[in-house]
Amino acid sequence: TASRTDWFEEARFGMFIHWGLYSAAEGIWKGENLRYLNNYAEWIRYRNRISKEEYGELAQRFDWQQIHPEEWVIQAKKAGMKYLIMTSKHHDGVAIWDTKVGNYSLPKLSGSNRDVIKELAEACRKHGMKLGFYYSHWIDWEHPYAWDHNIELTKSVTPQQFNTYWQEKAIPQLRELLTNYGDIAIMWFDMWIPYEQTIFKREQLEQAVQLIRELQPNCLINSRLGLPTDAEFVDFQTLGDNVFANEYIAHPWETPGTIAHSWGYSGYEKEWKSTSQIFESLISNVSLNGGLTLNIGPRANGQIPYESISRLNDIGQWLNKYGEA
Ligand code: FUL
Repeated sequence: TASRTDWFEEARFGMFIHWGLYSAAEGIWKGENLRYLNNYAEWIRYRNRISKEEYGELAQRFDWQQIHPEEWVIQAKKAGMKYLIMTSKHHDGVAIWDTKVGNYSLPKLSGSNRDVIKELAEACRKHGMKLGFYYSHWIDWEHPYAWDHNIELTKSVTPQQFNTYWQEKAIPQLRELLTNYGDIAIMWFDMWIPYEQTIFKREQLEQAVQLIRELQPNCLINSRLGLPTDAEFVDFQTLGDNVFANEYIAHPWETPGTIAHSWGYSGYEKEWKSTSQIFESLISNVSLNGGLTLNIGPRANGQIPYESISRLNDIGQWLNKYGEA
């Protein structure tokens, strides 16, 4: 029988895009990079405890003349990818689209009238690319009542406060994303421990599921929402970052993977993987019934790093020659 996940189980290979205010910091803050804890470039605000105001100023560094989301879609196609997942709001709490929920969005902070999410959605439609959204539902460093992964920061949030964040920011923003941009193929959430170990209540996660089912019945939901993989709501399992399976997994699954170390753009990237290394991961996952969602981190001017482009093109060339359509 046909199911929602059929296309996903055929697709196997997609593009992840991490792009936000952090892209403009390029992995370094006031001359210092990689300070402690999580050294991903997109975690720079947390790592360097940047104030909301100062962080917001990064929005001035976006070069709007050069930003063309369609180029990302074309690059994904060229690489043989079948879907694309875009960071709509990462842990920093900044909405990339023109949200009406609060003022903390890239259009408002930058003073630009561009809605990159809208442009991306149009480009995806034009090129027959399925579009999904990453949405950081658990961690949000902007909102006083959301979670901050507080190993070192001490933002104490009560369950009631957290519910205020959930009802006033997260749910209304999800509603916008699911209403204003056409068909959404995937909602990709990001909480890597079971909800019982977090501030979330099961009802809150189920509220998100209901909203998605109501507005976009064909949209897939990944396991990082926080519900168990075998819960009826979870459409596919997301393994750990760059964690590849070593045995067959019967249900639909994927690995989010990087070409480098960071997901967001870093000018100090030292860990570029080779094309064959990436290939091995893709082929291994596919042979075990899974997929690979491979990330690029464009710069604040929209440009994809050359190192990523060359690897994506090599993979695309091979898939074109030997892969199944
Ligand atoms: C994580 C996040 O903390 C990273 O920044 C990235 O978005 C990755 C895909 O998921 O664990």
